Amino acid sequence: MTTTNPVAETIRNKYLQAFGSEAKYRIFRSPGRINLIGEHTDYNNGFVLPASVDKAVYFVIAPREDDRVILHAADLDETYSFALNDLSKPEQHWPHYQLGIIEQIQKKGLMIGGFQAAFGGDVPVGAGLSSSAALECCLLFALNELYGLGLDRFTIVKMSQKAENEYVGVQCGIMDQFASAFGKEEAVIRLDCRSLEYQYFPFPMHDYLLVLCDTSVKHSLASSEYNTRRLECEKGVSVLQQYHADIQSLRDASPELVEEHKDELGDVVYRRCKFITEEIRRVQEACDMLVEGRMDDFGKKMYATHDGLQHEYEVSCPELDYLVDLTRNNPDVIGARMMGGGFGGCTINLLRKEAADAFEETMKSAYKSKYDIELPCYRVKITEGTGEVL
Ligand code: GAF
Repeated sequence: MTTTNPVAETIRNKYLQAFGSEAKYRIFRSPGRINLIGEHTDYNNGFVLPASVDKAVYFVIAPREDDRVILHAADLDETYSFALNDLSKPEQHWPHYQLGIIEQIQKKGLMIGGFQAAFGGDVPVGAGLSSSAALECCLLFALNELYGLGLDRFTIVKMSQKAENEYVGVQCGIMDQFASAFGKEEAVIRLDCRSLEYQYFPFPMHDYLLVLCDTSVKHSLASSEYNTRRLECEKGVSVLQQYHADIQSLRDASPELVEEHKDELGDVVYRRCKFITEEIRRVQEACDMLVEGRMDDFGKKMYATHDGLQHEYEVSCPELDYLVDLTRNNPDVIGARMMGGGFGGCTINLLRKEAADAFEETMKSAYKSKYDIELPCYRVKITEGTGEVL
């Protein structure tokens, strides 16, 4: 088997070093994701607009005759091994994702045998590109192929999300796993997180460029505040339900309705509900703008999202705000905002293509002067979702 992908090549070599070439192995790939607009709307049953990118996780994997699983983390040069009938949680964190996937397979009553795998890739960890969702989707997709489990992509997405919720213990929504599994070259995905109906929208990559600026910080509040936001949204739903019994999630409410019940919601919950209902509407409007080629208006929506995340949803941080503010008067930047759960990670910037070098230079030197931190910038292309590397 040959591949021209240098990252897959590296992982393949690590596999060969760890396990030799005796067993017939296969290579699978699952990408990280960006999100153009629609933040924190997935767990409110709303809409999101993500895409999968050219940074991915790879598994080089082969079945074994026994019931053992041997995992080699190529980037860390660490190996972890266990029997299929013992999915207890190890102290080190990285095998939790794989164990979570196997647990979901077993919960469904499906059978797999032992396997050996090397995995790794080039999705920056902790930058908010969802390396964990990519990892989960990649392994489940691979095992589905290896053992003929008969799972369709929707089921792979839902089981991967459950692995994260139940074994890893992160209460994420469905966006990241969906984007990794359903990505399509040069297209963004408008996903209805309630019905899982989705539509691809071509993204004009010939004129524009997407650059991620990585704050390289992750504030410790990230996961606790994520769960708090979920609870605040649920609180909002329970208040609104007292007046409108048909409201099951914030997806069913509008900004106008939230405004009407401002006093009953109370200041904090009101601001959370305001942001979410406005953000769900913004995704719909942004898609119309994409279709009509109104990219400048699309960019303004990105800034509006950032402002809402900063002031109303309160999940931004000074480093993210600084990077977004730096772009506000730059005529080559069409739109910018923080991306993902918040409290660190990347900003996503939509630029005129020819401006990329100057943009990166300005951002890097300003960030270095302000925080004394090097600013990694990633120019991302939108690529296919999860699949086998042939
Ligand atoms: C994280 C979660 F994993 C997603 O499900 C989503 O809620 C996102 O934060 C915010 O939009 O990436």
